[in-house]
Amino acid sequence: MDEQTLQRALLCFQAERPAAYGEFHRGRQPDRLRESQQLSYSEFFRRFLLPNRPCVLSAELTESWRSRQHWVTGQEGEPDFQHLLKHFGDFIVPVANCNVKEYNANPKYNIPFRDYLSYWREHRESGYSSPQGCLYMKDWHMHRVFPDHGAYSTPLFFQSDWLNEYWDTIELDDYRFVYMGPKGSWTPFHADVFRSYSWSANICGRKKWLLFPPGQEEYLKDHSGNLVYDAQSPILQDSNRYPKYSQCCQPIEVVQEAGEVIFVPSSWHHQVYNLEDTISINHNWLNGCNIDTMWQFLQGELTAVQEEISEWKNCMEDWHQHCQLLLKSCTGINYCEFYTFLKIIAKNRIAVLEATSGDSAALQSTLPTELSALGPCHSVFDLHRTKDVLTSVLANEDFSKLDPDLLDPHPEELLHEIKEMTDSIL
Ligand SMILES: O=C(O)CCC(=O)C(=O)O
Ligand SMILES: [Fe+2]
Repeated sequence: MDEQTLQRALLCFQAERPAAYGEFHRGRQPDRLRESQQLSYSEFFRRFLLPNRPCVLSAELTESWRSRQHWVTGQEGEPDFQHLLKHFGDFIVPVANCNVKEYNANPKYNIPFRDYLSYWREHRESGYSSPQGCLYMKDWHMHRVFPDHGAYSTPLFFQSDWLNEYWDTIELDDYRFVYMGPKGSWTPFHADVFRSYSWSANICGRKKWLLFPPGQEEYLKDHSGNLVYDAQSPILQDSNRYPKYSQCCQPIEVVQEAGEVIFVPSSWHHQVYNLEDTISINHNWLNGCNIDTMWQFLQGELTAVQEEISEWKNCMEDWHQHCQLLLKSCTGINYCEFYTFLKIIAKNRIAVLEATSGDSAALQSTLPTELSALGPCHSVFDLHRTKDVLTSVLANEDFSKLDPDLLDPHPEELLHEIKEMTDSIL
């Protein structure tokens, strides 16, 4: 990140969000960046991350990936079943049945990848029909199983990724996935975990994306507030069930070709169809530009939990603790962990900036390599953002009810440390 972009980003967040944040003109198509290799990180940051806008990056970004060369047959550009079987056949993968609706998703189960590949081959040979239905292998944490396989490399544009940095540090989880599915497989209407961004690259095949700017999801809820399962379903026309649907705008429709990479902004609900047999790699990620969105999302989820169990508030001594427990089971994280998340991100930036100024060069080897690729201005931006969000966390009433012994160091102390660093840089 260059100095000018840092100044612009800081101004942008000081002035709250620009009016155009996430706004999209009716009928407008996302930018398609033809020479994606020529685009600088700072330009991507200013054009897409700051205003939270979608875009599609051209296939040259993924041309050199091993997966694009080895997972796909040369002539047809179709999945190379032999290669995939040889390398990954023994692993257990999650599979969703696209024909079955369970609550607002498809039921998922685990099977050996070799069984999935034989299903997929048979399904193709029978003209894309099968007694088992349409099975979609999704959310396979391939990177966790083969961290050194080198199937792809995360493009620089998406490397400011606090989510995976945090989960890698605590060694519990990650949000890096491989999807493989036959023509006709699809993902129902949703927004991503913690309202994060997603980037998704087609290794082979094509996808159709329906993207809805933030806020449109309100018109796609039924009278009880439940999100529709299929944003193209005729039941939306039933105004008794979906009273606000008539106000909904047409979704932005994007066809993503083989090799192309789509950037899906924060809080944009979407629905995705595989138009051909398709393999894709995607990450959920977030950073200084949308960390406040995650924090708002967590507060909203906690409020929903509190409303749900409000009748026990006065008769349960540890009601607030229970709410935190439920928050974790609904979203995957509670307030205490959110604090640890901010702490890890801030501490890494402080260490990088100290190393850059020559104070402790030895520290650098333990820090995420992405931080040096993005440059010291990015660490400064990140620190400012952790400071802003931590300030809001500290003012939060529910956060003040947490057991202080669980928070190390004390949040005020961490905030002071961050401020010392940002003040010394100004
Ligand atoms: O490719 C798909 O089926 C879904 C991908 C998705 O929802 C995402 O990348 O956020
Ligand atoms: Fe998604």
